[in-house]
Amino acid sequence: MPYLKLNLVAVTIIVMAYMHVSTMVRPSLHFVGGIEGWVPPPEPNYYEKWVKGEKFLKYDTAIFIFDTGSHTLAEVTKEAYDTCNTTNPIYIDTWGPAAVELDTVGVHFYICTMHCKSGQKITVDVKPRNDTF
Ligand SMILES: [Cu+2]
Repeated sequence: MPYLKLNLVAVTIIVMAYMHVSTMVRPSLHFVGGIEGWVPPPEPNYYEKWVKGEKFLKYDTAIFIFDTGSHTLAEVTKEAYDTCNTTNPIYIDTWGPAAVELDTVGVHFYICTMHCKSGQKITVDVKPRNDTF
């Protein structure tokens, strides 16, 4: 899975570009955690609630906003997600913010390797995109 490395300026430019086109057929950007960003959950089940309001389609992008050095973004297996095993992630990005292109349909598991046990973890279910664009 290719991962994009974007800085805040690039993110801002992309957001502005998306505001000028229809979002009906274009891939969407998902700012994980909304206003809170990628942090230990401010309340129980924070990410579970947030993810329920999102619809992830193939080729969408998930953007994890975090300060480099304070958090990480790792994709892990379901087993590692459930147990917060950080020893062998599928992928890890230690530089924030991190943008992940959701180019594979299916369930993906993301954790912060520093705060997984505090609940900084999220499951993203990527659905097929039927629109052509
Ligand atoms: Cu963290």
